Amino acid sequence: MRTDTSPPVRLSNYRPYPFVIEHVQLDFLLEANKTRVINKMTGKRSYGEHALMKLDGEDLKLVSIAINGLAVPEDQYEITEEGISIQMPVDEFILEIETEISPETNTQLSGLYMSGGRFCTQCEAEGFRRITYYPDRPDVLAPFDVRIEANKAAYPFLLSNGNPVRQGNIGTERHFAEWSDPHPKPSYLFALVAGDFDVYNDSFTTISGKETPLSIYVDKGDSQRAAYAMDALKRSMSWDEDVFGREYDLDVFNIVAVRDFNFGAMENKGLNIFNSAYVLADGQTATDTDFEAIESIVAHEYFHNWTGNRITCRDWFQLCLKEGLTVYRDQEFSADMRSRAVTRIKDVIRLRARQFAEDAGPLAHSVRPDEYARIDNLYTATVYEKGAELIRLLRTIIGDTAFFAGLNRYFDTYDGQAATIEDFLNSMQLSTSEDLREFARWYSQSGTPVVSATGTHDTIARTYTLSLKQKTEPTPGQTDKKPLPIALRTALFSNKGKRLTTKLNGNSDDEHLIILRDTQQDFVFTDVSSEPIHSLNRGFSSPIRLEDGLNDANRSALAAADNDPFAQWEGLQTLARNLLLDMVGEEDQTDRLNAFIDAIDEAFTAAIDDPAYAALILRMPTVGELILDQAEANPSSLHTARLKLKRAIARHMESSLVATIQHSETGAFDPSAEAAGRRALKATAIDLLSRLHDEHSDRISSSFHSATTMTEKLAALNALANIEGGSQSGEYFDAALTEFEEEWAEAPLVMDKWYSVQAMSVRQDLRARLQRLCARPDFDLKNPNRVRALAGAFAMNNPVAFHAPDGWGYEFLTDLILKVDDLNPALSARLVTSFESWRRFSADRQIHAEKQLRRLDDANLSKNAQDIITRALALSSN
Ligand code: B3K
Ligand code: ZN
Repeated sequence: MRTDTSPPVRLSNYRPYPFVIEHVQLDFLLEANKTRVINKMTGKRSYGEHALMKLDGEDLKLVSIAINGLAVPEDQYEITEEGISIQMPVDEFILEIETEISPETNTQLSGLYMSGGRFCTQCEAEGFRRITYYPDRPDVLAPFDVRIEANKAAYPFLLSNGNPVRQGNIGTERHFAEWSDPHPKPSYLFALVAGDFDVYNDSFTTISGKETPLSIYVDKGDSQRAAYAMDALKRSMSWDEDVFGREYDLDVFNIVAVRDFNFGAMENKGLNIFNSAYVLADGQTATDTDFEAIESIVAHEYFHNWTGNRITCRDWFQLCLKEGLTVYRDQEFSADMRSRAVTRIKDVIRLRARQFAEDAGPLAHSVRPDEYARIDNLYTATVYEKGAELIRLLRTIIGDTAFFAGLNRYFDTYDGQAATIEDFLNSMQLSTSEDLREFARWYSQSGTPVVSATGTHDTIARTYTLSLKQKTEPTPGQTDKKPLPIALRTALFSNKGKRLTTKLNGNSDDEHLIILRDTQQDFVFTDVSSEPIHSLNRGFSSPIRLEDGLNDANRSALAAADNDPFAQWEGLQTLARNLLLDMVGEEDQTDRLNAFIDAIDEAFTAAIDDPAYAALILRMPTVGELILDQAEANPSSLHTARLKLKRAIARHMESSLVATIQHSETGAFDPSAEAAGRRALKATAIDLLSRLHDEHSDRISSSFHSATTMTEKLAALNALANIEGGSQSGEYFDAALTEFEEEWAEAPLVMDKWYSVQAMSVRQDLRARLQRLCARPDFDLKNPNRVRALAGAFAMNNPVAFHAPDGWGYEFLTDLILKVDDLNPALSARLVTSFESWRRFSADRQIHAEKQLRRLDDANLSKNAQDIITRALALSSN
């Protein structure tokens, strides 16, 4: 076991930086194997008598160092593994440091690296220190001027943050460009790109009438595939003006797509850098899910311009300040662009799949933690998705007027500064009469609260008393949990399914907002003439797990009656979840199963005019979700139960599903939410029919061949991958894979899908198949998209194989992690998180998972991976 882990970084140790950097001038002489960086920092001592100026630095070769034009003697500075400490003899200084780096050999994809023969950067969170010595922390803000010099033929475009200043030739072979970013920014927002691209150009006129050129830089030949991203960008710019009153603030806005990127995209000021998977799309090569992701990620990065860039984080503990708020903003944008109900349902599915699982395991941490070992590992579903839920919850509690007043106050007060969660909440507090002190606890307390409800009707008093309890289970390092303010949008229905107008605290309405503040509280509704059925946490108003105390009959009645699509969907999901968990047991559930199918059929028929929603009605809870509700979970039996349920639905609705998959769209590809909804329904129908063994293989195979969009093609391919117990479909699957590969071998983003389909397949011989895939020349361990396409899809979306009883799935992933870690620690650490729920599984699986975790623990891996391994193995506190 590794013992040399460094002590964690603690919030309580925060101290401001003792120097101010007033201006940064960076000069780059770009060469793939030997780039020179000349960094001229103008600054002064800020407070105290600090003689030592500490700058962060990693993998840098120092060439020279001078203060106010004089070389610093060697005994006046010290280079360590973390950076450099310089004796600062003066109060005001121009500190000039020249370093050398090798972008070509930088496989970590952090700092300045090469992707597809181009230079690009990734600095958040601590990549800038891999470019030059600098106080690489978010509370040191400075305006940057950048000059880039490079070979002209190889790197015709030279880009950085801010506004273009000038460019020109140097002799015949080289050229330069200068950029100036007037907005003081922390180093994590620095960006540089150099290379050859095709450019998709457009412009946007801001609300104050400023025409702003917009450009998206993509691979040669790909510019038309950037059209949708550009459209999403313009809609985001306009939406942020309309809804949040935020205008763009530079002369230009650039986006660059790169192939090798550790995550989705990065909000560098004026120069967003994107994983090409989230820029490039057309109907032939991208699915509707890709289009949806592009729209939301383009919006997310753009929205960071205010929530993250103009106001940044004081330290990385405050990460949720920019991420939670920005995710909330992008979710609202998607809700306005698409269907609000469908967007909300998808947000909740994602929250449950990723954040609830994180909260329930050894990696649980609060939205604003007190300490961390490795900052890269703090970019989690809790910080992002739960962080967004907290913003939504705050808005629900204080109301729209106070919410927007508070936000405007926050923007006015902290513009150009590095802020904290307390600063944000103070701005909100000054705009509302609600006391937000208890709300702040949501940021420091980890774990998902469980709310349980019971109701009592008094016929004579005509009251309904709703008794609510909340409880949060202990999480690592946090055993003592306090009550949180939990907002529950609540409606009461008659047993005939009519929404009742009742009184609560003197207000008469057909929906009330309850705020549960204590561990246990009663809420008394009056004017309730007959025994009602309660519908709680409507719209998922709080990120909790609900034990609603209802029986199946009540839930079915609600699902049939509710006019709120989210509540209806949630009711059906709860019915499905409970049924599936019971189907794993011995007892016969045939009657319940039949009743459930009738409920689904009825809801589906009523929803048919909204195909995106109808598709969600037919979606059944995943094995990953069910695991959270089962002690000693057995993924195979959960999968079998799920398959049985889906098979029964498919049999019951067979003819209408067949009709659905026979529908084809005509005309040009339409990426709208409506058209995507129709395709989603078709995909759901194909998936269900594929559960009837080989019965519909012919139909599914011909659907693959006749598909005109990638969404339909992939739906059919996935269905063929999932048919269990059919030999015909096996042949179809292999033939389809071959055809797909022949068509798309030169399109890496499409081939990623080809890898994923196979990694998620339930066909026999999967282990051998995966090994063959890993041995292919195009399986590039340096490309995170490719690694995730295989390993991520396998570990996250193939629970039966990943959790195989003999442990091969765990072993396969571990082998891969061991290979990736040396090249890319951020990626390997992310793969290790696939083990996060290991203690929830049956004993045999735990033995295999622990064996592989111990193997990783013994392997002396990167600090990032080690952090996750250590936490995963730690004895849980609950
Ligand atoms: N801020 C970046 C994420 C950076 C991740 C660094 N490990 C993208 C985003 O959230 O918008
Ligand atoms: Zn973000």
